[in-house]
Amino acid sequence: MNPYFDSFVRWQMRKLKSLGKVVKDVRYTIFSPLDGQPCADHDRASGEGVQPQEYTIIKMELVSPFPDKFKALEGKKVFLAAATLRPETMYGQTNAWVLPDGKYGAFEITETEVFVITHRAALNLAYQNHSRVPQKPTCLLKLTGHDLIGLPLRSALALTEIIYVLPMLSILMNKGTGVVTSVPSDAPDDYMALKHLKKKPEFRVKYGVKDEWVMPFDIVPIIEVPEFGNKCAETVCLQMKIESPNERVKLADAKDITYLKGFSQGIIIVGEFKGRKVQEAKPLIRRKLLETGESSTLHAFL
Ligand code: A2H
Repeated sequence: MNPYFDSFVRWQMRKLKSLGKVVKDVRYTIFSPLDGQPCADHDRASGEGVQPQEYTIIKMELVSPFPDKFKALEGKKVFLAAATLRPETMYGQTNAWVLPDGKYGAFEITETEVFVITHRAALNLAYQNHSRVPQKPTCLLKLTGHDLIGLPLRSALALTEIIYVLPMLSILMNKGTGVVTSVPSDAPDDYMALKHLKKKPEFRVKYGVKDEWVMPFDIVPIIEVPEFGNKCAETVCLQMKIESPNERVKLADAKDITYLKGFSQGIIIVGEFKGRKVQEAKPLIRRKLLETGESSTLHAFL
């Protein structure tokens, strides 16, 4: 177009390269599979200004022997993979959540590992080096949330050895992986949903939930927060008089308050990082989970 300007840019790039200032590597970007290229802010018809959220994926392993529906996967390591923003709370997991009518699949991540997640999350992961076939999710088994309810899982760091998959009606299928790990000590949504399941036998019956998957599981205190104690989510829900998991507006506020207080003033009271501030421990715990292969990362946006 403009040969003078082009030659200036070429000169500049050569100069920078000779100084070692130009490197070729990969980075996270919003990508359009349709066009086969990154889709920068101004290229988007809608969703300008949206940036990808970085989640930690927690791998919750399905305990064998697998139930009949999952027999085809025997011999593989099968994980329900949950997206979280708070890896430092994983000590306090008491169960996992799925949407009963949600559509899930068992997707091949490596030769030996399978993730149970939404197709949307599998596609996202396939573009982030987490798929046996790059950029192409391979679904070994189609599932619904109903097929997952009651599965026993073993999850990294959890002080409770075996946790069960339970129904949660507020799960969004277009966020994260569609699977959520439950930490009722520090997540108001998790606290209210577990409380509801415990209090309402008819809700348990409706979704085929056995009492032994729910009733023995209590809040596990893991973080001490000044003024809020070590069951931060419970304290906030009681103070705000939240009565049911359907009070979405109040729960969103409760989530903000707990998150802010817990992150800025919380102290970890269990495990290897006992006595450390949440702010300090968070990246250390995340790194540990990643290094031991018990978690991976997912960059996603709504
Ligand atoms: B968090 P954001 Cl202890 N549907 O993990 C509904 N909720 C989902 C979801 C989905 N598809 N995918 C992830 N989430 C939850 C732990 C936690 C979380 C604690 C405290 C607060 C908290 C244990 N549950 O989230 O809209 C997951 O729950 C409050 C920020 O992307 C995930 O982190 O900001 C969080 O929502 C991601 O929410």
